[in-house]
Amino acid sequence: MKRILALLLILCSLLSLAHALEDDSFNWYEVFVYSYQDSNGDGIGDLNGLHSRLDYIEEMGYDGLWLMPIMPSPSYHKYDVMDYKAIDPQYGTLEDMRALVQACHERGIRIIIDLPVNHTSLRHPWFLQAAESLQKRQEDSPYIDYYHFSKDPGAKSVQLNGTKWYYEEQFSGGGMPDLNLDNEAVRNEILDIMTFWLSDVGVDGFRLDAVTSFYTGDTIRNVAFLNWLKENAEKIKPGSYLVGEAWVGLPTIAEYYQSDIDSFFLFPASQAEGYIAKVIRSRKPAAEFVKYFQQVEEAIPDGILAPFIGNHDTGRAVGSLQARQAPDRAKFAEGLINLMGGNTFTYYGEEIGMVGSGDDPNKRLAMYWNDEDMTAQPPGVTKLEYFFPSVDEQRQDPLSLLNYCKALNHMKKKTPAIARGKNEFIFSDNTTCLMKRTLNEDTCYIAVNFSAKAAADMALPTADLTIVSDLEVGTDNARLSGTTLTLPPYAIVILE
Ligand SMILES: [Ca+2]
Ligand SMILES: [Ca+2]
Repeated sequence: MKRILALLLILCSLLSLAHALEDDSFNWYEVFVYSYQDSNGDGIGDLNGLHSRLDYIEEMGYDGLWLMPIMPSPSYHKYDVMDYKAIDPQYGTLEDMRALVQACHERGIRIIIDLPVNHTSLRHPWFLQAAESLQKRQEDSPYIDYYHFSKDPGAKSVQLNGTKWYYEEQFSGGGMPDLNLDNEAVRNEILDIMTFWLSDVGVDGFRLDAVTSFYTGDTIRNVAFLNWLKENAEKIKPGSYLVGEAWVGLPTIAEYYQSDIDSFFLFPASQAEGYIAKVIRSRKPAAEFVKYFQQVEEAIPDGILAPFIGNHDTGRAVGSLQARQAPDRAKFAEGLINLMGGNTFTYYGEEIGMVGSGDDPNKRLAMYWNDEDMTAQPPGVTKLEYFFPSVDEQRQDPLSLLNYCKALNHMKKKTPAIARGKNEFIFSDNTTCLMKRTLNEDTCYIAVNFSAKAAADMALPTADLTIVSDLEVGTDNARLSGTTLTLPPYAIVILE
């Protein structure tokens, strides 16, 4: 009897786990493990440290985690991998990773990892064996064909020491030789790596690094390779989520969606010259927002968008938005990027307005929990600054950016039509707009006042709508009287 009961309990917990994972994730959080939370006193962030912060991540309403590379690497950023099936000892062990994955799943948080397969580290055993073979003039190692060795120097090639051979390196100076993705053996290695992470470790997908460099300048072949990755990920673990980094314009991103990869980061919406920053600066912000959003919808009618404002390679959002003197901009921009639908990606620290630009390490500073509990800074930081208060301080302030982001994430979780619904613009002028989102049987309306200073009255199309969520940057709340909706500055209101 006891055994049956135990079996039932196991079955129930498995079912509830399966149910939790079925739920979609659309508030993704990008974490640089190095700079997030240290657990063992060496100053470097690690997996157990991140694990200890899952309460915070869950409470903030993030339901997806993207970890920047965690595999062994000679660099602090770890985009040059030495071993694709292990954890960098700086970050912990495979046991730590399995425990982290399990803890995420128990909270309904999906977790994906960075998979850089355009190139390896110069110190990857494949490259070392290929180089040794060429240097001994034996030229018989099967690993030579893992890379692009040639006796003709190309535009992006580096001479191998002591030989007349050159190897392709798209990211020059980084010690990152490009893999030969047409080699069947390399493809089999990639399948093996994907199987290891998806099946053995249990992650929910990958962030695919540098996809436009797989076959540089050849979108058609890149799309075909991405399609091959997607088909195989789906075979290994149905429902895996893949998101690609194609740092290109909207028309090319639209072409990449033909690969069936779930999402591509919406680079045209990001940074100081992207849609959101332009909208914030415009004199006709609502009209601009509608224009850009319609361009995106037209280019990418089906795929899941992946909008973001900043990531580990860009200046932080506060700088892009010029939000130091106008902090409400940082809040409203977070609101707008989330209203574009799809899966929003928030780079760690953006939820508290961390700053940083210029040299890469400046964009990857230690998470500002409080003045005591921080990791060491990554090597090479040339500007160290925290402009807005720490997590602990912002948690106490109902008007903080942190609490705005938290309310925003939970608003989206409460009304999935915001992220997954089909969009329709009902009304817009220069400073306000009303959108309708339809997801199966569910419909919601999103009313937005883009003005930083003036309240706005909006006439709603029907009298039977009620406010289900309202998000303001200050203390004034939106009000509904009959069909007249009064929106404080920068207000976002969800009605049903
Ligand atoms: Ca550590
Ligand atoms: Ca390549």
